[in-house]
Amino acid sequence: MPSTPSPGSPADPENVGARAAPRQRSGRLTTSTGVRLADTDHSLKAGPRGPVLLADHHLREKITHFDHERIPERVVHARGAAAHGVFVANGAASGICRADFLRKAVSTPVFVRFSTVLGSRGSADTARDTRGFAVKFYTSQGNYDLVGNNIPVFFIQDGIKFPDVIHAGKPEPDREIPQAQSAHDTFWDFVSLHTEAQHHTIWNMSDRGIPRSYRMMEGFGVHTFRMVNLAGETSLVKFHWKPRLGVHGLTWEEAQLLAGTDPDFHRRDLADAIEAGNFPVWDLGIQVMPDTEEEMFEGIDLLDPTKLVPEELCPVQVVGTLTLTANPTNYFAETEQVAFHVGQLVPGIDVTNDPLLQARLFSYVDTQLTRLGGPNFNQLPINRPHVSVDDLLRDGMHQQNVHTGVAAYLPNSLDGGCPFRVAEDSFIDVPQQLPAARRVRANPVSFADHHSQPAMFFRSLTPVERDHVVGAYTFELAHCADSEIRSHQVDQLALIDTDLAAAVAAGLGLPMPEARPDGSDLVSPALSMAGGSWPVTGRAVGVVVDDEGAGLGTVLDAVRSAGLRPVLIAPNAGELNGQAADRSYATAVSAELDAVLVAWPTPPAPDARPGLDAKADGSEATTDPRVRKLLGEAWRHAKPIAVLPEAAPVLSDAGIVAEGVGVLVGDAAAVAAGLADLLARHRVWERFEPVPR
Ligand code: HDE
Repeated sequence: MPSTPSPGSPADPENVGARAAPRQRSGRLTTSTGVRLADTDHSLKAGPRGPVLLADHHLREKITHFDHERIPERVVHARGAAAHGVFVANGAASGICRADFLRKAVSTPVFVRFSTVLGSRGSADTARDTRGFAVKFYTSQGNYDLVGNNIPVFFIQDGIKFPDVIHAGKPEPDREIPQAQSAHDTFWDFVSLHTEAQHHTIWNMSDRGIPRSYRMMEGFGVHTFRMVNLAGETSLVKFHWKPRLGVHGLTWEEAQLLAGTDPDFHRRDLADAIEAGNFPVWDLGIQVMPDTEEEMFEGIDLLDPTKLVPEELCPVQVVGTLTLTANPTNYFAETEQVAFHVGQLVPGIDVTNDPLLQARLFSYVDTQLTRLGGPNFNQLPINRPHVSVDDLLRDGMHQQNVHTGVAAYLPNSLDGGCPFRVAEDSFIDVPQQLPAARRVRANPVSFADHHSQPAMFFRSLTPVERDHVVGAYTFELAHCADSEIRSHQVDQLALIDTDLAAAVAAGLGLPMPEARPDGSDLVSPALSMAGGSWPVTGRAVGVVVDDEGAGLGTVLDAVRSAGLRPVLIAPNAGELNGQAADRSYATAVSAELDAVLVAWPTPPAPDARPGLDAKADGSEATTDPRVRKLLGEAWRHAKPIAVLPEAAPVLSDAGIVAEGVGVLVGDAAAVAAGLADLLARHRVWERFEPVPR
């Protein structure tokens, strides 16, 4: 949890007074002004059957406050979940950055909010979309906000296009549909015409657009920032968050199933993991590039936010570690009221002239004025710095401080010249040399290439990942009613990759456009999510049992010993051998599990009807159909599947061969260890047959 605010800051209990005290358990119901109340269940009426009296000030206070409980949702990134944590620096950045929080072993409290971009506050977590990854560091030099995404590039090169791309992506204005979806005409109309969006869009169409968990996402600062060290030397830097659990996605079918069965899937996953002590961890890394006059690196314009710098060209150096350790206490007060701003910078980190970043510098404060109702939002508990504040900002709506002194201006003599302007430890506006130039509404020529990096991205994926990209484009474009829009986008794909364009065109019943790829052959293996081996701590294994559950403890212990989290799935909700079932056959959903272990043959459902449960060979399946469905989905989604020997008939009932890839038969300890080995690779990738092309 964040440390106690320092004396003198707006967060200082001296300033906040009794307002900071938790109220819910005080034992006495009061009005908002502290007058005790004996009755809040009946309004004041002219007799028990009479009209309510206007004089009922308690009724009016209660209803009026209720009427104003909602604030405007964020215009983008409205749907989110957050957590408290700590960032510990390893000192590797100290040579290039003077920021105190990057010094070796300095530990800084943080608050991190993850989000989707397009959906409203109540939309489903698993929509195909970009994810926000916003981090507020409460440093000893004031707050630093790193407001990033899980995709390293953006749709647009200039902030002036932000309203356009968001209007195109949000639900269409006539019927306000579809919610939290890019699969509609206005989105594809815009991105197929405003072609700089192609790079970000192909990332959205990959499995990055449907993360398995917030805990398994990379984060990126997107823009290039400028760092300055104690000697005044500068470097150009890109930020990366690397999750210790690896980067994993859902399958599209899982994402769709979860949107219906558990729209809060990512929010729940984050909170449950933290509550269970499985604290999510990311390393913060930086790519450091020389600060040259042209601001280019290996031919890549560092001011162009639609371009990434491949890790193979400039390695990511780890500078510290973030661990999320506590859930918010109150969603509204913390997750909803937190206000990020890319201009909240500390000494040592400065912005560049990236035209997207420059517009953001204006937008974040501006939007809080409407969302949080005035200019004092940094006095809200979650936004308060953990250092003293003496800002000469005064008055305004919802002012929480009782400022003393008369001279809220500088210079002054009446308040002894305070507060003093001191150079030491102060923010540094890097005195960057600017080339002589004319005022123009134009981009640098180097911004004109919109297709070579999306092509590099596609080439860098494994065949299975590419199939998923093809499937996503085909699905999304098939939802566009206007055939011109489909064709425009397929034309764009032809500029990226011939195979991609051909496959999507075939899926849409369109003629293959003329192939015009740019001819480059750049590849960046770091862009693929597949491959590698990752910790499996806390990954969910559905343990399916019958209604007796004999020996259940041994199986659950084996799963836990392998570092996995058992999700007990019993025929009915309630208890089994003193163990509470997490799910019943009716509520179990394969998509929320990472693997399935069937511990006993399950009886057929009581209402099973002969004939409906016939297997391919004509014999009757005896396994409960809900368990068969669970297993069938687990197989289709390439999840590891295990059965104890006595439960083996369940496999053939579900149409799964015991020798199938990623299927284990054995005793509890052996299969639990085997599941952990398989899950370290996230999925049984071999089960996805690449589509021959
Ligand atoms: Fe944002 N963005 N953005 N954005 N953004 C907001 O600020 C904006 C951009 C990002 O969890 C808003 O407080 C403009 C890039 C995140 O509270 C708003 C432009 C990146 C969040 C805003 C961009 C982001 C926001 C809405 C183009 C990745 C959620 C509510 C110039 C590097 C923060 C708010 C949270 C939120 C404006 C582009 C990330 C309207 C004008 C690029 C993670 O101010």
